Amino acid sequence: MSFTDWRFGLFVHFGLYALPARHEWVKNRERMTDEDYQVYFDHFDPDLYDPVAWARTARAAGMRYVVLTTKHHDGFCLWDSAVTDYTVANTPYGKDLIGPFVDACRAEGLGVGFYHSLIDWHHPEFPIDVNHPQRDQAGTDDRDISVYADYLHAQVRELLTRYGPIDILWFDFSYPDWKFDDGRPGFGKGKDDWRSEELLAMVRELQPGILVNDRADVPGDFTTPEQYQPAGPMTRDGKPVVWEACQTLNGSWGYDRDNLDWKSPDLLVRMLIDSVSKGGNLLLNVGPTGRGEFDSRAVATLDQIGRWFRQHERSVRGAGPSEFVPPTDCRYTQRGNRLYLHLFAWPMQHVHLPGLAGKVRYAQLLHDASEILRTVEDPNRAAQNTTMGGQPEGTLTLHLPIQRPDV
Ligand code: JFZ
Repeated sequence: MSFTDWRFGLFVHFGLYALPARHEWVKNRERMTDEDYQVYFDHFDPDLYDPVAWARTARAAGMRYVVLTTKHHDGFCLWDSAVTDYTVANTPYGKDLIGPFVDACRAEGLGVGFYHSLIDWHHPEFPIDVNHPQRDQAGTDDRDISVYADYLHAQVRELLTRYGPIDILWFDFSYPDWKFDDGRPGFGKGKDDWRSEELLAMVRELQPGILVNDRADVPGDFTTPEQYQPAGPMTRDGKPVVWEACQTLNGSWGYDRDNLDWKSPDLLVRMLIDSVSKGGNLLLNVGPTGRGEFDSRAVATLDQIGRWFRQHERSVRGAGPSEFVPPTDCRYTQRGNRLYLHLFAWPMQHVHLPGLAGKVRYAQLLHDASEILRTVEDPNRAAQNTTMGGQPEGTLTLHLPIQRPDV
């Protein structure tokens, strides 16, 4: 099964920012210095970290792959890197988090992905820019990006040689043209700074089967709309491209204790269906707590999604877009000759499907396999038909119960 068949994955943002528990950009938002931020390093001890539990939770929710932050913008490394001391191995926790994660995913039959930040707010040779916590000093340092790029390449090499085959590499992110709000130059960074072509060549050599996203400012294997659902199938130069929407549970990627902006399981299921109906994947994020586990609100949401998934999996996994155009508030997904109609709003008894008359041999509700009765209006008699009000030729009408059955 390949990436586009998986359709649904788990994103995990885990790092020092789980401790302040107020968004993964906290160091930047609050303009913290390395010294300010050090307290989280000194207290990082996720004693309840259990990647087997993470993997089982993902699997039960219907996900088929997991992408974990090996390093986020704060520069903190979740593995024992040889090229820096700023790693989990030197915190109270004292050991590698990535190896056990990879093993747990493999054991559950899940694809493994590494998110890796190109941005680094800790490395001493990362030139201060518009996206940096100390951005007031942008352009005033004499830092050498090539020293940082060497470091970046060395770390990616470690990640891709220590843990066996890796399915996905998720770089984040490039901003070559960004300026300050008042128009001053932002000292943004792109492919020449990361030496992206050389980096990608190394990645391909080390992991020929890996899929890489396109946030290193060079073309990749898939594109990653963030916190929005594209209006239709995504294309480049008129050709369809592989894509994966990434969405949060509550607007924050890192654990954000006081955030109350939780999306409902129903909305998240609709986002998943929407992605699949447009040929994309959904990567849904959890930010584990500082103790290393998913908080109860995230678990409850994933559990609800899993309940839906158990009965509706075949409309998503291995499915994709349909050539047919759905009516308002509906999506179609298709898998071989099976067409799935997803109703985002329960209709008033009837749902009219243009173009489907004569094309449907049998119809049923997916969750309980109960038959759906269907009719086709005779267009010559449509004017007399007081039930349907006249539908365009070729319209198939489904007859549904007044009340939505419990699913
Ligand atoms: C990035 C990160 O900054 C964020 O913390 C999280 O990891 C997310 C998945 O990725 O967020 C971005 C990246 C790029 C843009 C916006 C947010 N962008 O190009 O507009």
